[in-house]
Amino acid sequence: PWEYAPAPESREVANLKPSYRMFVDGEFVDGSGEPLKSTNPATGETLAEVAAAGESDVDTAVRAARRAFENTWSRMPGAERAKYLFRIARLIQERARELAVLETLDNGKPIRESRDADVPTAAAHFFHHAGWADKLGHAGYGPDPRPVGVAGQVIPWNFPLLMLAWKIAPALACGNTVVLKPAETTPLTALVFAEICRQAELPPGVVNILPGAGDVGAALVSHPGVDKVAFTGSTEVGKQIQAALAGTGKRLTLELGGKAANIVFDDAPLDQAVEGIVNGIFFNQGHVCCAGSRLLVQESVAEELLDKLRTRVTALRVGDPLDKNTDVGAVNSAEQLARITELANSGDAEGAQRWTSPCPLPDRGFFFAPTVFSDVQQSMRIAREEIFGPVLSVLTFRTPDEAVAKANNTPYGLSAGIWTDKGSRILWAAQRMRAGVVWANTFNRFDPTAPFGGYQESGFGREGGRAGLEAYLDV
Ligand code: TXE
Repeated sequence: PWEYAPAPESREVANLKPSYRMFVDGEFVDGSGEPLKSTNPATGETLAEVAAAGESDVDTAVRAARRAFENTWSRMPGAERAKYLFRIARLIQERARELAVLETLDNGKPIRESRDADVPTAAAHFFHHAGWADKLGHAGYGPDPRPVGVAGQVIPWNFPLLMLAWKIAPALACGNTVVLKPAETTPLTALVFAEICRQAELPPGVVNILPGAGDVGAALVSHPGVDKVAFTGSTEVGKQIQAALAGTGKRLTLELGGKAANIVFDDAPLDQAVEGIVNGIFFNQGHVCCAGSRLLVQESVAEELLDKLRTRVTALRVGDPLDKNTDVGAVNSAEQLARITELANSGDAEGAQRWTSPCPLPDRGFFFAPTVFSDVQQSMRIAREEIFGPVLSVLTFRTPDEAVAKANNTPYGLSAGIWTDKGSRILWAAQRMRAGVVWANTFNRFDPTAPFGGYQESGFGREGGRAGLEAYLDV
């Protein structure tokens, strides 16, 4: 099934530069931190050197954001702010191909995904929030809600541009200014976004981008000039940030890990469910906080479903992320590959049955073949811990009550999926599921109008839709 004619996207489109600088107060500047090296995880080659922030740069950026907040952005009528957001949205569309190729080089995700999901959804997020900027008085938070101030935002490497859009668009629409730290392994599209801010003639200081590692993130969220912190990343770091911010009065939203259940009832259209299961766990190599990483299948159809699933997964093409035919790209880093490998090995040790797709893997770069574990028990690590890779754990159930109980048997609560022909069962199960998003007969469907966020250790706060504005407004 893997014999096909490769259709590589041209990497020249990415306009890759040998070095990138930070973006502070409307200017590209050097950083006082140790520069980062951005690598292509599909090949191991260095893509570019990237300036990194030191503590003094965090202070400079926060002060710039404060000035922009006080002097221009928060005083600007919403209708004016909207124009900038519309311009940014259109510029993302105009530079879509460049952004998609750059994202794929930096992150390792298949070009089909960066082209059809990440970049258009990022633009959609700016369009959506541009529409809110002059209507905040009608958002249900009172006639004249106010922006919170300077937002310190830290994002992960799995959807670099899209997570930036989720963070920056609502903040700006509501009149806040931003200092954002991209993840250390994927800073490039954030710095092209900074160019877009310049093209859109966004006033200096409204958006500041500070590449760096976790220490820069820690300095940013703790800076006394930051009023609101928004973090997407690991539950472990989320807990550290929550502890560090206790008592400071800063506003905080956290979007953390997940271990979503994807539940297939015996009356589900199984072929459709297979597509949703594959999308749920192999999209973006499984580097997805809401990935459907636990398949819960009703016992009577388990064997049939697993047969269909293995056949389908065998057809997935793993390899060069720039190839337009690739389904599963590179794991983002050596560290992440090691984490996935270690957790998958624990599945073997604890007695689960491993099945690995026989697809050939490239002989360089960080790749992990699509993997399905069956005979999984709830006590096993692969059923409890976030693997954040292309590894599916399959559990079975007999009754709907058991399905819901198993789905909820997790400290997380970000998303869930339900596959059934019965509308009443969808409503019944969705009401009982402790998850911020419940998809029915679909999975990983994102829309800027729909709030996204977690329960329990998946964090709190919502991003997207009217609910997402709440984090950035004082009422
Ligand atoms: O996350 P980190 P890592 C999960 C996933 C993955 C694991 C580890 O399970 O295997 O986390 O990934 C910044 N103060 N998720 O190590 O460290 C860091 O620089 C402030 C799920 O990459 O949380 C980066 O910008 N910031 C998740 C961002 O936090 C700090 C997405 C995320 O990195 C910091 C990513 C600190 N003390 C990983 N330490 C999701 N919810 O989608 C690090 N950072």
